[in-house]
Amino acid sequence: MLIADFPLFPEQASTMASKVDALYLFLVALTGTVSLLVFVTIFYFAVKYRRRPGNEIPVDYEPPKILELAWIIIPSLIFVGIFIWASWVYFELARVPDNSLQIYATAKQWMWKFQHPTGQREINELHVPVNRPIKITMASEDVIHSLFFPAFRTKMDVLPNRYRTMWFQATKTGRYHIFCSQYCGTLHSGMIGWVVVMDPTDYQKWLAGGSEGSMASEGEKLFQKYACNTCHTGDATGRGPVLMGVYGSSVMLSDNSIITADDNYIRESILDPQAKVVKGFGPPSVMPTFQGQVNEDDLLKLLAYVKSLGTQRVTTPESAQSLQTNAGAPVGQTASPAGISPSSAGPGGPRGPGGSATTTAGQPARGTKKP
Ligand code: HEC
Ligand SMILES: [Cu+2]
Repeated sequence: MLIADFPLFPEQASTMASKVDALYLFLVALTGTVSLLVFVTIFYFAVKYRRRPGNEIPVDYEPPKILELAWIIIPSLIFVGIFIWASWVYFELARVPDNSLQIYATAKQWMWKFQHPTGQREINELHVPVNRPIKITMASEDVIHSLFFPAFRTKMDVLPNRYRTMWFQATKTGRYHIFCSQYCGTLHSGMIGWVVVMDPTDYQKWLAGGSEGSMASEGEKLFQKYACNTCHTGDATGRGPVLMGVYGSSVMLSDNSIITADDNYIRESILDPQAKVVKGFGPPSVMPTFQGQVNEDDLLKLLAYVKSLGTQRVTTPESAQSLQTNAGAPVGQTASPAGISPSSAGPGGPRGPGGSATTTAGQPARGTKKP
């Protein structure tokens, strides 16, 4: 294609590349044409209406209403059109496809670290299969960085205190640049790497070589190392809530609000346990903060481990309501499924304050499995 041959543009190697380029080129063409038009008319009128003897005082002139309306309505329609088009591209970039392959990334002055759920770790290099959506969950160890894949036309800031996610689907095998596109210190320009897009079979071969165990199993070791398991036992006897099936489920907090246990909630639960306390466990929570003890790599492993304990479907407004009406029910680790009627919560419904709702089909119910 013409754009791909134009040396100013990086290769188009993802499903989003042509969409981003089309929008960009349209904007360049539109603004270019309008600027040209403005300059040409300025020049033309300057000559045509130049000052001549006998014609020195300008005549008052009222433009026709229709002309005024035209220059209000036509540009407005064009701008609204651009807005709709750009939002459509933006939403597509923002919405991570469900069947994505999960990759974890940590940014650090001045390198990129990538971890695959199966345990492989890489620095400044990322291997991914072609034609498969890839979801990257990322955090920074220090300052703000930005992960940029020019050939995929996708980029996102990586922040020091929370997880962000981005995705892409490569359409061509090959090696493409990775840049940090947020000035992050002296060696910012050296914070570069390569993404290697492989055939699925090559990728499987690559995965098979050299791994120390999956991220979840590494996370399980850390779970013991940091003695999380002394409070989060697999049953109701522990001092902390059972973590089976917590990921993705609805959690009722001590102020009776309900939140969804997503990546950032799990992260905050570990780094700042007092910020959101599970109902029936305080405040204050007896869980100590692990801020400063667990680094970003280990946090991601703990997250992978918590995820591996089963997930639940995100709550619907109706099921959240049914949870709300149960707010007065006895709270604590002794609760039975009685708190939530299975018919109203359904499979994958919200996790009750006692933590015993059913999990997604095939998953063991919370509290039935030891970590
Ligand atoms: C001293 C006991 C204790 C230790 C040790 C402990 N926790 Fe907790 N944890 C709790 C309690 C109590 C709560 C519920 C109150 C709250 O939200 O802070 C909790 C809440 C959580 C939650 C939110 C659970 C939910 O149901 O919403 C997560 C996730 C979690 N802990 C993970 C960990 C991890 C990972 C570790 C180890 C790095 C750990 N905990 C160590 C006691 C502990
Ligand atoms: Cu950087």
